[in-house]
Amino acid sequence: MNAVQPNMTPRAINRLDYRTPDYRIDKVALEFDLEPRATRVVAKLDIRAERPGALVLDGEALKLVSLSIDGRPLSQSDYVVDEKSLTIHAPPQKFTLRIETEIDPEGNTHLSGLYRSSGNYCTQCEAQGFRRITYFLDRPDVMATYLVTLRADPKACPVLLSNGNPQEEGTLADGRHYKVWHDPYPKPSYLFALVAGDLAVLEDDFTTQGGREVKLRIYTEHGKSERAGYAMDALKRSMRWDETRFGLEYDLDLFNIVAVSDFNMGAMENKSLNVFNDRYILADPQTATDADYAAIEAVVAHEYFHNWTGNRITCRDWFQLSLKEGLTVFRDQEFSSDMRSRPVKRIQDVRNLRARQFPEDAGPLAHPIRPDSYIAIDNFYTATVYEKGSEVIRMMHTLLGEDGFQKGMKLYVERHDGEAATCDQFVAAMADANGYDMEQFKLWYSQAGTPSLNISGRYDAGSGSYELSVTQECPPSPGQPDKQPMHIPLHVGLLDAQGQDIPLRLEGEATAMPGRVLSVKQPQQTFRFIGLPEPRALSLNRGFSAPVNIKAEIGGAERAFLMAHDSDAFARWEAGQQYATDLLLRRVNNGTGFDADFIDAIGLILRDDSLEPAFAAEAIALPSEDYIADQMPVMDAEAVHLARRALRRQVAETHKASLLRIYDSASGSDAYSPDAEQAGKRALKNAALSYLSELAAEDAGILARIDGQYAKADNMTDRMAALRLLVDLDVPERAAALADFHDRFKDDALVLDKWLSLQAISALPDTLERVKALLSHPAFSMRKPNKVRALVGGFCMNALRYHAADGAGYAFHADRIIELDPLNPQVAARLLAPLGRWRRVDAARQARMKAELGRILSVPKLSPETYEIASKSLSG
Ligand code: B3K
Ligand code: ZN
Repeated sequence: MNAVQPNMTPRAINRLDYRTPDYRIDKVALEFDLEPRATRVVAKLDIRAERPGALVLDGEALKLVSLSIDGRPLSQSDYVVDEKSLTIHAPPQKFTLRIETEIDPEGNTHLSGLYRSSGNYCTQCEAQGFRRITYFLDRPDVMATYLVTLRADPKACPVLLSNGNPQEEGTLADGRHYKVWHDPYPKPSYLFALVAGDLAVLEDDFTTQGGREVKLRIYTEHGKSERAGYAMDALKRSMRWDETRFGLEYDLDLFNIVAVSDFNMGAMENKSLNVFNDRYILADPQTATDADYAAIEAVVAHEYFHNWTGNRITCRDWFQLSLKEGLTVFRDQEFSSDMRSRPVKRIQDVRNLRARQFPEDAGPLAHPIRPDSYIAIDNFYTATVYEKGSEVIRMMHTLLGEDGFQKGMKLYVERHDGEAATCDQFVAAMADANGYDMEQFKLWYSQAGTPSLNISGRYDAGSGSYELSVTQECPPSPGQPDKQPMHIPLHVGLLDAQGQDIPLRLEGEATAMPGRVLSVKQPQQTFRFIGLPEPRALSLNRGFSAPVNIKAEIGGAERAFLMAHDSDAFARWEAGQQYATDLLLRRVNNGTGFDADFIDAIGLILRDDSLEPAFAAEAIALPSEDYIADQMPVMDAEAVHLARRALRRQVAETHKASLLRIYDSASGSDAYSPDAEQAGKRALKNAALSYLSELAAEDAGILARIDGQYAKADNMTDRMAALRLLVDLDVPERAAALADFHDRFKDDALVLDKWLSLQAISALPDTLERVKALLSHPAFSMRKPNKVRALVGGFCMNALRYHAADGAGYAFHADRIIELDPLNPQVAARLLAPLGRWRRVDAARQARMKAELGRILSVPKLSPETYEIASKSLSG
C-alpha cells in the first residue's frame, strides 16, 4: 500500500541517521509460482543478528500466507504485520526464516515489484520494489546470494529468467515447468530480477580479454527481435570498451537483456538480467531516429557499465545514489564520446544539463548530488544525481588527468569490490591514489545550486601581463542559505589576433601552455599570466570544465571572433550560444534588432565546408526557448518565442542561398546507416531546413521541400524532422502528414509515442485542445508510462502553450497528476516538476500554479511520492 492517510505527513529519512543493519541476510532462496492474479512467493532467508532485538522487515502490497523459523510455524503473538512491515519480536541469533506471500502482478499498476507487461512477467526492484515481492531487509547494504526457482505454465511462459546462471530445469507432475537460477555474486535486493513469458530472442556471443566466453541474449516481444541488432552491437562495443579504457571485464557466462513496453524509467541494471524500456532497445531505419540510435547505444552501455559501478560495488544507502549513477553516466558519456564525435557529444550533454539540471538546481527541488533527506527515494533519480553527478566525476577527471583518474578507479575497485560503498570512499580512493587534496572539492557532494563565476580580464601592455579576476558565488537553495566557496576547475585560453592560442604562463611557474585549467578556490581570486602579447579574445570554461554559469563582459565582436576561431570546439559553440542569448534577451527587453556580427558569424559557419557537419548543426542552432527564458528575472515564454522566431527568420532571410545549398546538395543516395558521420550530415541538412521553414509561408518551394521530405523519406530521422516542422505550420499539409504518419505506423506503439509528442509540443494555439482530444485516442493510455510522457510530459515541456495566461495548461496538468497518482505514483511525481516553477512567472500565473499545487495536495490518499514533490514545490 502506497497511500497515506489524509492529515498524515509522510516521514522524511535523513542521511545522517544511517545505521548499519541490525540483521544480515546472507543467502536468499526464492520460489515463484507464477499466476497473473495470485503469484505465490516462498522466501527462505538465512539471517543472522548483528544486534539482538526485534527484526523489522519491509513489505508492501503483500498478502502474508505463512511464516516459520527453522521449520517451526510462528504463532500470532510472535510477530506483527502492518501496511509497511513485518516485525518478528524475538528471533534467534541465527536462523532460517521461511515466508510465504501472495502477490497480484496483473493488478500492479505501479510497475514496481513484480508486474505484467504485454502479458509477460517482469520485475523492477530499484529502489524499493523488492518489498512488494516478499518481506525483506530492503536496503542496499544487505547483500546476499540468490537461488531462484520459477514455476509457470510452459505455454504462457516458455521463457523463465532470473539473475546469474541457470542451474536446473524440468517439467512438474502438473504439467507446469520450472527453472532454477543461481547468482554467485552477493547483491542487494534492488538488483534482483525475474522475467517470464513468451518472448523472441536474439543471440550472440562475446569473448572477454581474459578468454571468458559470454553468451549474449536480447529478449523482445515476438516479431521485434530483428530490431534489437543495433542494441546487441552496442552491447558488444560496450563490453570491449570497458576492458580497454577501464580494465573492467564481464564476470559471468551469460548476459541477458529483456525489452518490455511498460517501464517507469529507461532501463535497469539487474545483475546479468538487464530489463529495458523497449524504446532503448528496438530500432530500425524506418522507425528510429538517429537520436534514438544514439540513446540506445548510451543506455545499453550505461546499464552494462553498472555491472562494476553499481553491482560489484554498490551503494551503502540511497543517499549515495550518485556514487553509482554519476559515475556510470560519466562512463557512458565517455563511451559515446569515444564512439562518436567528442566535441559534439560534449555540446549535447551540456545542452541537456542546462535544459534539465540547471532549472532543477535553481528551483524548489534543488538538492546536492548526495541529498541529505528524502521522503520517497524514487523522487531522487534526478538530473542532479545523474547528470550533475557525472559533471562532478568529470571535474575530478579534469583535475587528475586520465592516468590519475584511472589510478583512482583501480584503487576504488581494489578497496570496495563486493561492498556497499559511499561517495566519501570514492573520493578518498581518488585522493589517495594521486596524493591529491580533495577536501574542498568534496563540497560538490554537499552543496546544491549552480555556482556563478564573475570573470573579468585585463591586459597590461607595459608589463606584458594579463590578470584574470574570478569571483565565485553559489545562490542559496532550500535548506542551504549560505554556501562555502567551491574548488572549481576552470579551463581558460587566450587567442591572438590570428585566432591562435597564446601560450600561457602563470606568475611563479616555469612552463607556458596553450590553455590551462585554473583551480578556482577562493571567493575572489586573481590569476596573473606573464610575458604575453596583447590577446584578442578570452576563452572561458573550455570543454565546460565546470558546471557553472559564467558572467563576463564579452562584447559581440569578441564573441563572433571566438565563434570563428576558438581552438576548443565546445567554447566555439558556446560563444555562439552566449552571443545569441545576449541578442535575444536584448530583443525581449527593448525590442532591439540583431547584430550583423552574429548573422555574419552564422554565415561563416554555413559556408565553411571544413567543419564536421554534426558540429556545424550544433553551432547554427540557437539556444532553446527555455534556456533564454531561464536567463530572465521573470520568464515570458511568448516574448521569448517571438524573439527567437524573429532571429531565426533574419538568419534564414540573410543566408537563404547558403541554407538552400546545404539542403539541396545533401545527398540522399547512400543506404541509411545510423553512424555518427551520416547522422551528422542529416543533422546539418535538417537544421538548414528548420531555418528555411521560417520562410515557408511566403515561399512555396520551401513548403514543398518540407512536405516532400516528409513523404519521400526512407528513414525516420528525415521523416520526423519534416513532420516536426509541419506541426508548427498552420497549413493543410500538416493534418495530411499527421494522418499519414498515424496510418503508416498505427501498429507500432513506439512510433505512435513520437506522433503523440509531436502534437503535444506544437507551437500552434490550439495545441491544448488537440492534446485533450488525444487523451481518448486508442494510441494513448494513462497506464503506459511511455504514452504519458509523450503526450502529457510533452505538453508540459511546451512552455509557450503550458503557460497560457488563462491557466488552462496548469489545470490540465494537475488533472492528469490527480488521475495518475493512484495508478502509478512514481510516474505521477516525476511529471509534476513543471508546476514547481511558479516562482519564475508573473504574479497572475504564480497564483494559478500555486492553486493547482494546492488542489493536488488536497487529494485524499495522495502518494508519498507526489506529496513530496507537490509540497516541496509549493514551499521549498
Ligand atoms: N538504476 C536504474 C534506475 C532505477 C529507477 C528507480 N526508480 C536505471 C539506471 O540508472 O541505470
Ligand atoms: Zn544508472
